[in-house]
Amino acid sequence: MQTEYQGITIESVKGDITKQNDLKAVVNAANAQLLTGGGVAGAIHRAAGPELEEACRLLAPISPGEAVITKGFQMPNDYIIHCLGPVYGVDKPSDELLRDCYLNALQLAEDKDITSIGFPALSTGAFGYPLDQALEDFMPVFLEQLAQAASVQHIRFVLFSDKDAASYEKYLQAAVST
Ligand code: AR6
Repeated sequence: MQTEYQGITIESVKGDITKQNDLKAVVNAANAQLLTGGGVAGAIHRAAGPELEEACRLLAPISPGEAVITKGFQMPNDYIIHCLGPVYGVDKPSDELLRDCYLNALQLAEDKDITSIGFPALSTGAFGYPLDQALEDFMPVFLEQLAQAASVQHIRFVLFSDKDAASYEKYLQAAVST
């Protein structure tokens, strides 16, 4: 689905975060060492190539809630924003740390005059954050902050399953229409 919110295009789609060719930046669900791994991090490192690992080595380690930015290398995007989400129920308070990821990613994008960003559902895979809970925890503050954005014009949430995409769609339809 696609909607407009305060002049900003917001989409939720089912897809692969490494195949968002029209976006300036995508977000990586990273680990603290910014190395390859499973899920999103593995897919992004495979697609970006070995130069990404080299660039990441200089920036690691990062803490839960933190975000750092690199070039996109062999990815179709100019930039990759790497966020370390909280391990649900272990890195606490998980809700604040998850919010920090989204807000810090947005701030880095603004600093680089990035116009479009793709987000996976941070922390909801290996890190165990229930997806619907994650939506409730980060989205209200993220939308509030997005309304202040100067350069970011387009957000795409890229979900890996029909079920996750349907949850985002339902949430956004309710949140953006109120
Ligand atoms: N495109 C979009 N979404 C994806 C993709 C993809 N290619 N692959 C998985 N997802 P995860 P986390 C979904 O585990 O929970 C890694 O091993 C997935 O279904 O990638 O933040 C790192 O090295 C889930 O909904 O990230 C870290 O150690 C969501 O993306 C750790 O896992 C996030 O799943 C990070 O865990």
